Amino acid sequence: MRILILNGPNLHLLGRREPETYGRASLSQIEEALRETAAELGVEIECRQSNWEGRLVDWIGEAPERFDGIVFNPAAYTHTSVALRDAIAGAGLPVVEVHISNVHAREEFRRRSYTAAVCLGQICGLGTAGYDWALRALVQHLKSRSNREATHEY
Ligand code: CA2
Repeated sequence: MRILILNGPNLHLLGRREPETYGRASLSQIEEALRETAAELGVEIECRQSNWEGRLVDWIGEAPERFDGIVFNPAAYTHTSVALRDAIAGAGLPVVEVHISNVHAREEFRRRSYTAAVCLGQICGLGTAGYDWALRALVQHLKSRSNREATHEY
């Protein structure tokens, strides 16, 4: 089982600024912790970050060729991007949306997510640990789905 870990704009700055909102861990530290969780769960992960909406759209579109699911923090594009929503819906892979901060407790514009409705689920407000929960939830979903398919239970 292969999972794509995708991070959107400015998340490469994690750990360098706004620690009160986003914590002190860098993106590399978060990715390292996810590699440990992946090893524990017996799955493979690949981690990517881009500030470019079109690149994220391309990666999501290509993902079904190589991945079984996506853990995705679309960052600011969450609140603006119909293109990312359409890419997720079109890919047909289960996606767990992650936000480090509690977007519902911040500015009004952060409460709307264009992407959440086409995702399997959303985790927000649990800090950078949210990525770990998201990976575990996604893997559990994929494993139980493949068990159901193997036993023809629907
Ligand atoms: O809470 C989250 O994970 C967000 O997706 C982070 C986005 C924000 O636009 C969303 O509303 C919620 C912002 C990512 C920017 O990350 C930075 C990290 C350090 C310093 C500056 C920006």
